[in-house]
Amino acid sequence: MPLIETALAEHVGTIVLNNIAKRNALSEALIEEISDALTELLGRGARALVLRAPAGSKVWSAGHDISELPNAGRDPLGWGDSLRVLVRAIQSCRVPVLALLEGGVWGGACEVSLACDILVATPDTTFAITPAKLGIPYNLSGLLTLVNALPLPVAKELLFTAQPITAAQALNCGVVNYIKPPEEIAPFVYSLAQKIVANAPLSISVMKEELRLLTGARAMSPELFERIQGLRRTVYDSADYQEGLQSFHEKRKPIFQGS
Ligand code: YXS
Repeated sequence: MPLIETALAEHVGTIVLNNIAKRNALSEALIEEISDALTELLGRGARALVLRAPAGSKVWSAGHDISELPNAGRDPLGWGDSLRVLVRAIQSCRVPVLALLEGGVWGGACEVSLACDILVATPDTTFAITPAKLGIPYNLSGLLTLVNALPLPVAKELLFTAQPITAAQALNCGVVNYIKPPEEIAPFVYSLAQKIVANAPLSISVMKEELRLLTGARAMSPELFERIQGLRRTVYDSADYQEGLQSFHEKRKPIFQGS
């Protein structure tokens, strides 16, 4: 049973996250299907892509598949992690990706939505990024995605509280381009996509890549890199990380000790 649905019409491709039983948790299998769909739709001439869940979804995506997060001693968000692969695929995709957001956008899925180029939400859409709820040290490129999209105080509120913010709050800080009622959001997103595909694809593709390179341009000394890796290792080696994963599987609140 495929975990996504795809479509292509008038140069606009659509990828629908459709693993409802697992609330579109971003499992390796789901992300592999998304990556394959990106390649296939681009190969068939897509000049814009819409990433969405089924109409009326209460959960757009529950974020990283927690059952696939590694145990202590391994970086939970290393370069090869499926969530990292998906974020990079969206950011380096040569055509604009429009996020059609309905329902709760959780954890790493929040970063996936922020990696998209244009975000359109319904009034009930919420955004939450939850490493602090699981005892996870979010990774550096993931934090860069957040601070490139969000004002720092809003990024810190999301990261430190692990609580959702509303679409209205997201619109207020400019991270969501539009809020549309559920019955209007799809036609609106596709009308936006048509405006994009009517323009020069090479110009758009190069400007998207220039913006990716500009917003990712940060100097970092080897010492700074190693210090950050050491800091993150103390977190994913901690008992709290184990407690975070355990509490999710046991469907209970975590009790963190700070070690
Ligand atoms: O018990 P069954 O087998 O029916 O499965 C349940 C859940 O276990 C499963 N599920 C997930 N499985 C793996 N990874 C997930 N992230 C995940 N979320 C849900 O889906 C089935 C239905 O879940 P249930 O009963 O809770 O659904 P609900 O409608 O009552 O609630 C929907 C949510 C999204 C509010 C709830 O499922 C939830 O809070 N999920 C976890 C959201 C979250 O904390 N995501 C962060 C994942 S870690 C991540 O993305 C990053 C690494 S980080 O943490 O750094 O942001």
